[in-house]
Amino acid sequence: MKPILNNGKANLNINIEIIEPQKALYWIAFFAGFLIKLTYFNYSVGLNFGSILTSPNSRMFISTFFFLLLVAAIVFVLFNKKRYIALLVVDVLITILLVADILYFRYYRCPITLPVLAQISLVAPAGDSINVLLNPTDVILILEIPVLLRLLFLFRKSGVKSIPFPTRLVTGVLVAAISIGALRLFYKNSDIPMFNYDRNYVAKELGILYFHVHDVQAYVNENILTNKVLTKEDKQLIEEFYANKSKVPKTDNYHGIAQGKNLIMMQLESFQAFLLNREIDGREITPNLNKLLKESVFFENFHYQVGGGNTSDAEFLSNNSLYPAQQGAVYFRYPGNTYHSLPKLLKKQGYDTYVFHAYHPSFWNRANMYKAVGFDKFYSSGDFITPAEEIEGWGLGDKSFLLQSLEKIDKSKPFYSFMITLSSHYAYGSFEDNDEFDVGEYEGTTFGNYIKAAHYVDSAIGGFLEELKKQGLYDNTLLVFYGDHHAFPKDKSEDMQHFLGIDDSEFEWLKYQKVPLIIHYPGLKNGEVMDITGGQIDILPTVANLMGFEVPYAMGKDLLNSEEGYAILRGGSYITDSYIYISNLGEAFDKKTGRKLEEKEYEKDFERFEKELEVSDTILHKNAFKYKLNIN
Ligand code: GP9
Ligand code: MN
Repeated sequence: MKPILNNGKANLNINIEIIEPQKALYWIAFFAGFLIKLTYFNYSVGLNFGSILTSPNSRMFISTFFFLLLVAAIVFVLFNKKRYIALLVVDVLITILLVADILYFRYYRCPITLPVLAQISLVAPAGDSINVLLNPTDVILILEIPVLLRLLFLFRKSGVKSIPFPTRLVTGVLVAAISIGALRLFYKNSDIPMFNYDRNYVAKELGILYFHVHDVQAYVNENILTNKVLTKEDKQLIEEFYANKSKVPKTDNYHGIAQGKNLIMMQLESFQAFLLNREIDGREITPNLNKLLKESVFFENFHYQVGGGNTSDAEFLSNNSLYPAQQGAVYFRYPGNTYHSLPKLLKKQGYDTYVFHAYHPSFWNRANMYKAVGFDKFYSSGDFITPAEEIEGWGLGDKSFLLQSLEKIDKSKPFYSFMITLSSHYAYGSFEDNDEFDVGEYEGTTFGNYIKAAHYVDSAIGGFLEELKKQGLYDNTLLVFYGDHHAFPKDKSEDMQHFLGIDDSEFEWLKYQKVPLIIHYPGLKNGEVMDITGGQIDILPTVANLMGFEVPYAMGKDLLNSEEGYAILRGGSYITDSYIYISNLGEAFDKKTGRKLEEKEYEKDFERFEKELEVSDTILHKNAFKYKLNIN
């Protein structure tokens, strides 16, 4: 044993060790090997590309280095003579994680996350698919391990010097502090807002190891630091809600009218209801949809109900009939939950289920969430041919996207195809020079560009409908179109207000936060306009009624068989058939006259609607559908 406080001697030991060629080689092999393989990972899965000297590549590389330095510092403090073995064990463990990440990434286009790991048996690619997913160059992932093993073997002869704990501690803490400081700096300089939309960006900017730390932090916050136990009271709250709901008398209008038919549901990006049946100087903005309305059921008082997950929340609402999360995106917060979703219900009836969206599959955590929601197949940006002339805004234009998606469907079996358009994404700049639609006085404005985008989407839908007819699908497919959310933030909607002739009040704003819901079932010739108030949560029960199946777990209502209409918005405002309650004002106004309501006129609804959000939040937060509930 060396005297613990003999610092001079200890320092000498480190120095001797550093200049010992074998030991120095071990550290070099560890760092160089790891840096190479972690960088290889990012490049091989396509997260990073181009020169390593450019940002974010250099940021990713240097953060990875500091992360490794931190790992080495921890090992150095915790282990004395066994430090080289410990380093090898750490190396092997991280390598296993990396191999799992690479396989998972090549299949699902994102690294493994903890909620996924919790149900790995459901999603892990196995057997044959592993061979297919591996590349010969992946050998890089294990290249330094034989070197480390060989050196370790040599150390058995030369021995490993002991370093007193205080020396190890001081050195380790110093190195760790430098590493953490550097990592924080790199974190602050990266594109942090993007981390909320696409976790792949964490790996792209700060390296795959940092990605896992970020993921663990999010998981711990969500699952360990908060109470997730479904209590008796929670169960009662949920069961009571569904019991009361089933007591509401129901008619059976349109029941089963589209039973056994295919289902195509299209979610339209930023597509608001005011676009329909409207003209600019006599020119129809959406001629194709206007034509479709003549042979569809059109819900003219239909509201979006999205929260922090925007597009993804809309997808969630329509496929699950639950409210999205109170904060953040449900797709990121609850991808490990059990859901009684539309794809699962149709799958049980023998349908193939597809989801199409021509953007990165990791955006909004879609690749992970779609597994929980139960889609068979997710086609994302990489699955589409994207010629330069077809690009609109964020990626492949909707015209080509819709036609290519249609080609990918196996039409020999009944199918559910969920298509999410993208071209009309805010801020519509790519339509600035598009002169297919003359927007008159709005030329050169964001609003004008939006109108052009909407006109483009309408043509895309027109082309798609034509193709459906050509392929004989129009007559055996239930078609559902709806918009995902607003087109403009309130403080950027001056031109829209001018166009609609409305003022800047909260009341008018909410009144116009409508998206279309258009449903065409086979054989429908004479269109109908429904004025019942509803929201995206009602899509699933309405579709289920048309297709003739039950949805006991849906929170929404069948809009074709409900007496009372309402839409609760995620922020707590709500709209009924007769009035609008504005949560940030704490006041309600008559929808037609704008008269301010007395509290007693709406307090009952208020309590009921607040409870509805509470029930949904409890279901999500406690993963209630995982348990047996008394719901029928
Ligand atoms: C991207 C698209 C946009 O995949 O869905 O999402 P948004 O920004 O509208 O939420
Ligand atoms: Mn959107």
